[in-house]
Amino acid sequence: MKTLQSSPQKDGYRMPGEFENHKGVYILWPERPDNWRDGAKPAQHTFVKVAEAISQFEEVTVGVSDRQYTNARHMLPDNIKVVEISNDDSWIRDCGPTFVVNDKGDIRGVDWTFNAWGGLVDGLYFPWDKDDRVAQKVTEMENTDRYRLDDFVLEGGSIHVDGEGTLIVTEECLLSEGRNPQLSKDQIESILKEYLNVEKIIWLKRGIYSDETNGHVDNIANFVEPGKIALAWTDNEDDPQYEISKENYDILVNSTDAKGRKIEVEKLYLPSPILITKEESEGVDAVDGTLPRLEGDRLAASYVNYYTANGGIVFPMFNDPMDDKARETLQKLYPDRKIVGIPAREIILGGGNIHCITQQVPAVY
Ligand code: KQY
Repeated sequence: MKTLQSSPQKDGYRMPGEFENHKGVYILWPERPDNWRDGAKPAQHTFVKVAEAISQFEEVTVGVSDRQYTNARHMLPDNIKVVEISNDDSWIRDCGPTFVVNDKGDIRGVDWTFNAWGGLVDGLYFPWDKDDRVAQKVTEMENTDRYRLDDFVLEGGSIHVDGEGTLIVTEECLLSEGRNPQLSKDQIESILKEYLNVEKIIWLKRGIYSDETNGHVDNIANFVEPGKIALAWTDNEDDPQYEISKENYDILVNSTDAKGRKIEVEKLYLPSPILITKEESEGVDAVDGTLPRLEGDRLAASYVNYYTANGGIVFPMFNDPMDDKARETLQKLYPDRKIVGIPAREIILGGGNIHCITQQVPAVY
């Protein structure tokens, strides 16, 4: 498959909203014991549940290292495809391709540079070269040409689009020291407009409190549909999250999108703060260069980190009373989709959630 020298904007391709139809979704199998406790076994069981839940809505492909291939094939049901994709960890939202489509039914991938959320400045592990090749491998499997940006670091979890010209991002992430410090905010805007083919970028300030990705947007806000955004929220003014959510709320309700619409914001209430237990901390191998998991650290748990599938929403649950409220809010936001909750503490213990471990392939007609 070809590596293209032009750009989606020049070629008439756009990134669709996640709520548009998918051909399927990719997931990568968890295994590294310095991120996933107890040799990743509890996380693997949870990933199986996520894959099974999504597979009732669309085709699921799980990429796995050769070392874990037989185990993953054994643990996953037969309707889920299992293929070998070497990786450094299982965050395909971030290292996978961002697919773009045109109105003739063609699809291509955008392959950003991946540096483990901040490279040698504040990245979460080293090395990350296998992750950085995942996007190309997925585009090969999907038979799509790709645009490769060798000099621009970006993760898929740091962008959400409405498919109609609007992009949301956070300054905390996109302007962080470990990504593209050589570029100004204006230069970053130009690259995003060119490679996602959007006209309007809404810059939120910060993401979820204590999010190790430098505040990925996909943990704090998501497009339900054009003109409507779900925002992670707490009413507790003593929680540091309150000020962060309020600041973003004010930005959103005072913004218009690329089509000139005012944005409707729906508050998606957060669970109570979730802290790492002693047992959980002790289950993770200590390795130099990997972010440690310390007892008492607050996890960046948020219901906004849900996956929008064809006809369904797969959202994380935390064994918290707010799980029910989240389900109710999501059902109200998506009246035509089936809402499926998955107990996801084992995923948030690894630093992200259901949205972060998925990467959709849009359907083209
Ligand atoms: O939230 C994500 N998109 C990824 C989290 C990465 C955590 C690595 N330990």
